[in-house]
Amino acid sequence: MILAIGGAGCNMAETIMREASAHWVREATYIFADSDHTRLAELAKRGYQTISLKDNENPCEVVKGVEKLYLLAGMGDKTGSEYVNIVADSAKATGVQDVSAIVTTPFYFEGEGKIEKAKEAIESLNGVKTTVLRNDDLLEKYADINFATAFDYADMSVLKAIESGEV
Ligand SMILES: Nc1nc2c(ncn2[C@@H]2O[C@H](COP(=O)(O)OP(=O)(O)OP(=O)(O)O)[C@@H](O)[C@H]2O)c(=O)[nH]1
Ligand SMILES: [Mg+2]
Repeated sequence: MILAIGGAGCNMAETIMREASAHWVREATYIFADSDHTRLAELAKRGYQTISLKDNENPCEVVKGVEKLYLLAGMGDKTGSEYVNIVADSAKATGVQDVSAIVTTPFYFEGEGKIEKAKEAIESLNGVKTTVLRNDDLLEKYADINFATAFDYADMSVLKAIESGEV
């Protein structure tokens, strides 16, 4: 199961289900969690299963019995940064053995504030199996990256990590 948290997590999940080449990734169960009700309503309209983190809707119910859970979130703002470890802990408490968080750090051009917030959020994730993907690494890797395409590349880096089987 792939559980997306916050704006970035949900965008990553949509890209991943569309672009995945591995069958198991395309066919996985996707859950979209956010504290933004407008966003959740849009996602629900598209047929996705959603969880309102703001209303304390409990992710435990949907993760019950899941063998492997991937949590996706972008660090640096509120929802993803604050909820990823809460959701991880509650999934583990529900009995999910294998919980893996895949998180990104902000691009340098997003500013010091977000970078600092991301750092703190990642530190708070100790105890959760976490893969940190540094968005800035993408700038060194891909010459054609620009403001408009940067997050597409970031989404794809998360997909690559999942399909690699190493996370
Ligand atoms: N891969 C990817 N990363 C994104 C995207 N949008 C934003 N990000 C990154 O994720 C970080 C967090 O942004 P969001 O996920 O939008 O924030 P949020 O967790 O929803 O937090 P709030 O909206 O403040 O509650 C940003 O600083 C960006 O680095 C996206 O579409 N794809
Ligand atoms: Mg948001």
